[in-house]
Amino acid sequence: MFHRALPGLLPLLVGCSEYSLGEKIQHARGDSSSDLDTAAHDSDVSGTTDSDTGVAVVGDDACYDPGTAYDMHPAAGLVVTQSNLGFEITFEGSSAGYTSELWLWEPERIAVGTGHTTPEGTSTSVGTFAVGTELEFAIVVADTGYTYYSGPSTRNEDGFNHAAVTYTGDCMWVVGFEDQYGGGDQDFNDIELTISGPLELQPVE
Ligand SMILES: [Ca+2]
Repeated sequence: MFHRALPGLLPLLVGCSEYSLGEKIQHARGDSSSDLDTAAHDSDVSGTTDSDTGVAVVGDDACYDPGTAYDMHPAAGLVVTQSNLGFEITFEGSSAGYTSELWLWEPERIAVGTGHTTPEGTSTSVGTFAVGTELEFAIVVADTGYTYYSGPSTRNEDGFNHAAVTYTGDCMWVVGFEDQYGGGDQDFNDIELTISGPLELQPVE
């Protein structure tokens, strides 16, 4: 599969070696997807045909398998699927009354942004991690002193889910948090980030 599609991918790969996070979601379907491996991305482009067979390839995605996906599942987490590629995390701002710090919490603690302070669109590059590593996020709410974690509700002191992960296509996800004790209104947009890279939503504990 890969070797047949490779000639078609080469023009995409040239000059596209870096993510442009500012362009994020709108443009992810074009350039940045070529950073991630597999010919699946070739098929992400509408109207792409296999260079040998001429057969249109549809419905393939390197980071999303409808058969095993756990979108919005309370026990789902973002898990690394390739050890040779890093990640881009972009702070998407806060609409909340509270002020929170947003962090990549595990396996490495990296500040993503602070609500009402960090400019929206501020990007952070994150290094590579071993396959199977969960990227766990957290918010530290300045107003209340609570810290809430992505993943299962059992991680949180109030027993509620505080983060939702939504796949937007082409190996990019939105991670949004609730910042109130007791889970708030559960729309998960009090403070948000996007992350792109070789990840997959999988069950985590
Ligand atoms: Ca909310």
